[in-house]
Amino acid sequence: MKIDLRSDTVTQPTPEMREAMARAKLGDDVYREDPTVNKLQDLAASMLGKEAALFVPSGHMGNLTAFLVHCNRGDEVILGDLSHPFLSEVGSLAAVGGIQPYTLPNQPDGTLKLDDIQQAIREADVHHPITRVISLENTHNRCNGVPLSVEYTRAVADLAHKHGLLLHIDGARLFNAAVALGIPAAKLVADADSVTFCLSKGLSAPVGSILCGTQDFITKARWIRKQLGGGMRQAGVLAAAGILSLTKMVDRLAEDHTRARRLADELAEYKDLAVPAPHTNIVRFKLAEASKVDAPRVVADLAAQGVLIDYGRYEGFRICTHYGIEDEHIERTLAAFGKVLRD
Ligand code: TLP
Repeated sequence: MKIDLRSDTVTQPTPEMREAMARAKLGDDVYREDPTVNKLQDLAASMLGKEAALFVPSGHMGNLTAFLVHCNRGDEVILGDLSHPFLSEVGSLAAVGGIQPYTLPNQPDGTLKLDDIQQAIREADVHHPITRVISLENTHNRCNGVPLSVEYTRAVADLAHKHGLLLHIDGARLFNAAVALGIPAAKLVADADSVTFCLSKGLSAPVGSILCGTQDFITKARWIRKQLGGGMRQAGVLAAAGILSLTKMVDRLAEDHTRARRLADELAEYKDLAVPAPHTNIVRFKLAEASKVDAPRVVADLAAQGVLIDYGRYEGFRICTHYGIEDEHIERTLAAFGKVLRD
């Protein structure tokens, strides 16, 4: 069996999830009559301390829906140059929403400098787009899975609200952040106006994400989701797994973080690799400057041994730990690296 460390999106539903999916009470969710979807949404809203929640097919659709609710065409969203909505959502902000991204440099700790944000907020001028939203990412995928703190998030929210802007959080891996920081997820998003998080990554549900915010925001989001073709019918079959994601799968994320650290500690011993310490379940690393090793060859040689990892020319290597990756898989992965880099 392959050891698939390319992403935590590859997780399979747990046996308990499959059973709950088979037994789920269903209805037509476009009529808001699916009891399992309603239960998931109520649970998610209460765990995040928000008034309401909406089940959406993907994290991408959650982010896009939020931006479409918050913005008119021609408006601007301030976000990081390494953020997922900017780099990995197929330009949907612009293509679908006519929304202009204003990117600021993401710092290595995943933050945007407050001064940079302040400078980027447009003054009222007939020539300018209107700034509507500041978007943060927690944990930050491309910044080595680093969690953003409550204090930083609050500072950005204060800045946003002072200028009449809204704060959106792409919390695809929000529960990884909460577990790593040892605080409830609700605390991390208390000052945000909208939040997305994914059920289908480390929380192991097969499909789906949640968008949270005020009742008014979610009412509008339901319309936008339908406009995007995302009105689902007997979606309770998926929501049943999502309920277990939230009730059974959050605490175990700590195991993923421990395994990521173990992997990183060992890989850091190779002179060919530059491996910073991971913060959560994402290990990003590059070839050491002096290394003569060919990175795509490393990926291919690992794959030949049944170990799949992610690689991008600019981003370097990425390994994600997740449900289904046990200690033995970490050991086998390390052995495979040994063969590639030592032999
Ligand atoms: N990230 C995926 C890929 O798209 C890169 C991955 O393998 O990490 N926000 C963040 C921070 C994400 O990392 C992702 C997915 C999303 C949003 C989108 O979620 P989905 O895949 O459910 O649309």
